Amino acid sequence: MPSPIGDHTVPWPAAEAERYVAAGYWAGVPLGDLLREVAERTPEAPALIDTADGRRLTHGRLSEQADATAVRLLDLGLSPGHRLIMQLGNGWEFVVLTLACLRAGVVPVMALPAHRRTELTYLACHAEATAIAVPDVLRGFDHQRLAHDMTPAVREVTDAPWHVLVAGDAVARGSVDLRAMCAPGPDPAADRARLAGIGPGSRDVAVFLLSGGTTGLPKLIARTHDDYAYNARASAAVTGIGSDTVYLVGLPAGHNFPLACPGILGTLLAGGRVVMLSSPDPARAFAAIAAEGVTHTAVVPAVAARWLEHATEHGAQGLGSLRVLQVGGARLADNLARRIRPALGATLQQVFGMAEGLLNFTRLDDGDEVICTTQGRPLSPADEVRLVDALDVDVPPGEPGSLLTRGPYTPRGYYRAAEQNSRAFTEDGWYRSGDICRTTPAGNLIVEGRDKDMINRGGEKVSAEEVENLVYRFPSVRQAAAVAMPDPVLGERVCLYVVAKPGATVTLEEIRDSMERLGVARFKWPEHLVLVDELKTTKVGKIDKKALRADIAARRTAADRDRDLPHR
Ligand code: OOB
Repeated sequence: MPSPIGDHTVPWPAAEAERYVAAGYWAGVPLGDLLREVAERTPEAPALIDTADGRRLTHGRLSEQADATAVRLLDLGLSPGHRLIMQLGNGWEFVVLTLACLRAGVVPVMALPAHRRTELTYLACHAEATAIAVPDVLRGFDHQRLAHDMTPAVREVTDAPWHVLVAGDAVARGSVDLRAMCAPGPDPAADRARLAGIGPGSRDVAVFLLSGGTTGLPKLIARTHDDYAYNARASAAVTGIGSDTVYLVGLPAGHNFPLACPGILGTLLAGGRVVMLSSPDPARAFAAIAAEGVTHTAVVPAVAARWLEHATEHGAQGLGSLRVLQVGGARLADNLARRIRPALGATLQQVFGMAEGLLNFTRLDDGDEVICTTQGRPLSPADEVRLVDALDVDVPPGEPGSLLTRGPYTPRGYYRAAEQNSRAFTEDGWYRSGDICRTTPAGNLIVEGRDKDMINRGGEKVSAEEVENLVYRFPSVRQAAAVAMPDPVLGERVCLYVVAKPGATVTLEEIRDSMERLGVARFKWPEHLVLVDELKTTKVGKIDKKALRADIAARRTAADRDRDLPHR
């Protein structure tokens, strides 16, 4: 049996928790119950639309199907506290199964559709998961087969059976048909009664999010019902979400941003409706906005740029309903920000957030200057933010510093990661985000850079150390360093510097092929290789990555740039 979650989580100190309850941030009600209350108030209101198959569910039906699915999870042998790897595309099944997990107390681990064998096996083993939910085939990749191939590895860490739940038309023998599992049940009242006694407590873990990644292996962030419900509801308030909201999900739904900032959960909790779209491709997104009267959506800067380009070429007809375009996940250039309202007719809201917790938003009534040139300010009056120097001393106002934070929706440590926690958190519980920011006189944050070893590829976070560890498997590699390479489309891409062993060499193709064979998500594969004779080190003996970033930036602006297009 998997070990209890509580053995490996870092709770907020009792006094802090009491303060959050007293101030009303933590409602003391699990997410599944909060969502049920909404469904009971407005059962006939539309809740969910899947653009792929045209399926539409009201709040009442969604709630009943979530209950029926929760009961079937229990019947399958999952218990409250068990972990399920969630790797579904943006379809209705994602929403029904997530709500079912919240009701049953089964904890979804929010993987991404891009993840492959290496990531999924690691996540399943680290979380001691006993189930995985996957599409049959997505973008040509056979997720179902991989989920079954993982069985021996997963069975090494827990002797519980490994359940493969599959959404699609080609459900194999030995898999559970997820669409059947998410279907309405014959007796909604009986399902409710069955769930009544077993639901999770509000301090229990609701979901596991994946950290943006700075270490060799991804870390899991245990978000509790209390903290995540607050995250979603407070985000909904600053984003102007209400029962008339139509929220479009175009980013991968398991990301914190479209899941709860305010995303799916914030919209449903406000009684609004959620539209699931399988990708943020502009032609399809614009069509969905027009067809469903979408009012709010969230994108990363690289997608915002594509939408602007599309609107310039084809016009923005049909976008009249769009009120708010949230942009976050990576730094939005000021010049792009300024084009959004004129081109798309929507109010821009910049979001500087992290799966670890802290969210900053520009407010809808801020002036254009604040909206277009800052990343906003903390969501909650209880968010604590400090900007510090290398010695953890606060920098003077207006000066850049490394952001530390604590608060009612920022957990105090990663799951099962004592060693990383001692580095990523201070002794008194501040999370070191690794972002270099400064504060404007009006109190808004501007993200100026970062001091963490991560590459932000169009909003997807790539840990340099993780890439380097994979590259060190090559016998011909003596030293490897992954750094961000500036890119006009994605902001950054992964660039790899390698010192080969004497007489040996290595090519970019070999490295990418090996990553494919190992089963590593494609967004982490290096896109440019620079072979060098040596790598300069800093005074403390670490590879000087700052020098490498400057080097690749200079190379990219050189005249040969156009001949040397990176892989797409
Ligand atoms: C979001 O979450 P993560 O966990 O994928 O990544 C967090 C990191 C931040 O520490 C920062 O380095 C970067 O992504 N980031 C931004 C940014 N938003 C995130 N850097 C500059 N400007 C921004 N607006 O990315 C995330 C989570 C919730 C909401 C929105 C984004």
